[in-house]
Amino acid sequence: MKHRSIRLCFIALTVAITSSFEVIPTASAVTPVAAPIVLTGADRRPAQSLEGEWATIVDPYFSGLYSFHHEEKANGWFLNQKAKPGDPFPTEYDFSKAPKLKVPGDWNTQRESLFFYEGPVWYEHDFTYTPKEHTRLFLHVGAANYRAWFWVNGQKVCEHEGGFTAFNCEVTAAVHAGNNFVVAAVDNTRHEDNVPTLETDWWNYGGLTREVSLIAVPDPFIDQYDLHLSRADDSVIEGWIHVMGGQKDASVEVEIPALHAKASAKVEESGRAAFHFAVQGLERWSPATPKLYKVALRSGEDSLEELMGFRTIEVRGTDILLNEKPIFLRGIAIHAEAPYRTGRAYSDKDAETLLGWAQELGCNYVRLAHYPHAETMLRAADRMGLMVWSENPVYWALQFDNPKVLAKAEQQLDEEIGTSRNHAAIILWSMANETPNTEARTHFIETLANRARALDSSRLITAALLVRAEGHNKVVDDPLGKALDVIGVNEYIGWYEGHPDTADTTEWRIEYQKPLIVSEFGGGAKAGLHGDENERWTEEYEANIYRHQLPMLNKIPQLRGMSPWVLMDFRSPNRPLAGIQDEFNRKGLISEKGEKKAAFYVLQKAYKEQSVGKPH
Ligand code: GCB
Repeated sequence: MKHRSIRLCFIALTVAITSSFEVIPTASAVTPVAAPIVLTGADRRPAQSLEGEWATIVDPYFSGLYSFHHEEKANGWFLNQKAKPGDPFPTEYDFSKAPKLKVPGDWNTQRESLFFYEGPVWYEHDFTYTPKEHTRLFLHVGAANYRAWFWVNGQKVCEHEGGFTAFNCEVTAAVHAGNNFVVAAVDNTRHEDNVPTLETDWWNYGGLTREVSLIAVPDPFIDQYDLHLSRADDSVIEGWIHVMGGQKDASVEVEIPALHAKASAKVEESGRAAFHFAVQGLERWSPATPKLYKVALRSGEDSLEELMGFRTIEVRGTDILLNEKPIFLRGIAIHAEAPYRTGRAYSDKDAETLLGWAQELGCNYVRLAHYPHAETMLRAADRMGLMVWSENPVYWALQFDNPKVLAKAEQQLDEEIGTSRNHAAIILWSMANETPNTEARTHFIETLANRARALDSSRLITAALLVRAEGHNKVVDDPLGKALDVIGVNEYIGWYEGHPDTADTTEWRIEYQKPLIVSEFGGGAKAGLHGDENERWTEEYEANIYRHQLPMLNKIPQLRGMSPWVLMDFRSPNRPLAGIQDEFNRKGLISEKGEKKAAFYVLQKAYKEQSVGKPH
């Protein structure tokens, strides 16, 4: 007891001593802070990068934030203190002596001892800053998995939950001229009431996994926008621009110089200015012509230059129409696993390698599973002309009856759509993957689908459903299908059930007169392992699955796309089979080292010859 009261005394002293320093901490880490904001096109703004080496402390008990009675500390490690001679208390951490990790980057693949680690890690980084008058400053974080707390110069600036969406914390009042420091605590502990939940089939890479920067904007400024080609009249661009802090009737302008198009509108009560203007000579974005236009957005002192494509996407009966023409989605599913080095993908190079392979395969489409991917990936898809299925992390069995979980999924959906709606490549918002058929689940995902439609009515809503077996046949009648524009289904004939040739005699019954995408099928193979086509884990076995799947799928009249599982082998702790899996899901057409397996060429041939799938 005595020992503890001495400790409390030290804590009080620490606070007193700190406040005589330059650093003046907020009363407590618990002080409520403004929620982070969403920025569309954050990468189009001038930014001060905070990438590079950050000092790190692994803190499995979270003692940097919590006291021995689990109260949030007022003098946590966010104060970035240094021990001084004569201190009456021990300072038991020191970022300046701590080992470093690269940001962006997950911790698992940077330090062997953190390979399987799940828990909190502290990050600290010094930077200099020269404040500009009349600006607001945001700390932009591309992604922090899963939960993150940020402090600047000891002052708490935000908290964020969700490991795959970008967020922006206001730091205007926390930053000063000269030397500053930012501290983050990032915790990737899995919890049952998280989105995703305890079980997934990918590596739970922790840390500041995507870019981190400082973005200064004038006040007021454009935070979000949505400009797209009208479905009703494809010579019209419509949408809105939202001005944060914008006065009613303030003017907002859009200009597309290459089309000699200029339009202006007034900010309404909601903070949005609505646009609807005609353009002439527009070349529409498509995989064959991935034309991107420079689009200038201006309001008062603020301006930014976007790079956008314009196209329409809609459903008519069982067809998917891109720019009013029926299309077949020749796709592949992709995890955000970095080629060659492994770990979470984040760079332009990662994106270009992965999407380059997809193009080599003959794809016009990719399913970016199972969570929102990095902005770099979406920019590359825009440039390269690959249509995208973008997915929220509602994966397997969440706590569908827990309203807090719904709120978390909604927040991540809002962030995903708000951040990425400027990408022509995205044609589908996917609400979920392989969820159990229960009433609570259906209600939960219908709520998300309605929200996605309200946020963005210009794209299609889908989800990857499970399929039911009726004897030898497959039935797609999950009630969730009602809420979708396009039905996605996953099936593993030849891998988790039956043999590759079971597909030859499997019939499909689809209860919905809607376009169908087979969003997953496949099987595992270790690159370089050869043998009989009936021998599991050989390249021949995987190729054989594809050989039998394609003719079966071809017989489904409303099949409008496919994204077999998966482009590249990816790390998963569910896959420990030594000598074969070694903690990799081996269903890739390409190994993590870039070796193409036999199945790659089977699918490539079908895609190049267009022998699989019909647009009608
Ligand atoms: C699935 C999941 C995917 C898994 C895959 C597999 O159905 O949607 O996330 O990785 O199967 O390999 O089992």
